Amino acid sequence: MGYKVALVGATGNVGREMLSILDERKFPADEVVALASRRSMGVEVSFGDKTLKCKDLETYDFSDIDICLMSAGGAVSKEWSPKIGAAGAVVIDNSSTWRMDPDVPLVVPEVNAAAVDGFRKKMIIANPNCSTAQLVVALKPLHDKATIKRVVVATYQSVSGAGKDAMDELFAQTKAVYTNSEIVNNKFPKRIAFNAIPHIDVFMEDGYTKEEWKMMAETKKILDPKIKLSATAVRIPVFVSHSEAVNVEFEHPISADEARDILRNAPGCLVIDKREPGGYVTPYEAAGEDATYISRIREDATVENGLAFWCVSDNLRKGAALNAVQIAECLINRKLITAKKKAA
Ligand code: 11C
Repeated sequence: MGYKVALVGATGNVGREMLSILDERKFPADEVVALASRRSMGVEVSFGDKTLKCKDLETYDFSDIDICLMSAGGAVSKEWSPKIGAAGAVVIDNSSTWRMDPDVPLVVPEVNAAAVDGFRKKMIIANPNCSTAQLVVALKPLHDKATIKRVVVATYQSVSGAGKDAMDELFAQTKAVYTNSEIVNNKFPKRIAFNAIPHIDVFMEDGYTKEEWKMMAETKKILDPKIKLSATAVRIPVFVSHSEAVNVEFEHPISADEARDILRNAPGCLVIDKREPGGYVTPYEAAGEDATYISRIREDATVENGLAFWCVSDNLRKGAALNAVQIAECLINRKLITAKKKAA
């Protein structure tokens, strides 16, 4: 007997990706229930060769759900995750609501799988921000080898991170440029087509944006509170995959060759690093893939024990849906949950 899985926010970018990933990875679910807000009730979503009709979150009885994948935004998660947890399901939440709660594990399985063990306090496990997930996958094996002191990272983030409306806005604006029509921006504060916007999420008092703050705070929680991190988050006109230019200062020496070998053998990482035109990975190639791709690995001689690299990953997959499903797999592999139906 397998697990009964609920998916809240099944019609969104990440929700749909979660369904694909559950199917691709043959997640041991006997039943997957798609849930959404009342206005999306009845909307059909694909799950393998099946079609699921979205049920109403408000009236759903969670008592026989084992795992709930939550991808419906912060407000819905704030209200519903505790209620679903109280009904005995483990909630794996993709919003930022619970990430910094000390009673909620924040997990990237390649980095801190054992942290899932602490899920029982709130019955919630948080999925990190997409730009953090790929970063810590790349940093962890290097940290184990040479101890990271400081990271400076600039992101090049795709519009899918801001939702389906943002993807539509990039498409419409690009078309408008070619047809010489009016360019309308609702989702982004400036035109995104053929542009780059150094602003993601709200501004904080110190001048950083919340996206940049999340990368700093989440990296500390997942990997090591001693790591100092400064980020500049930039939105670019790419539909899927976030890219990051990363500069790391280590406690101990590490050469580019050593780093390349370490990353080649690290879980979740794929190194494509030929020092020639095209010998690196771009967001277009990473879209639809699971790995965190690492390229352009080189020593940075401007600081002691410095290293620079480029890293790219599909923000909807490793940055969200895939990581959430991997967390669910971790719960099962670590024998932390049993299917309620089997237990009955
Ligand atoms: C973006 N990284 O690309 C954001 C989306 O905290 O989960 C994910 C926001 C979050 O706009």
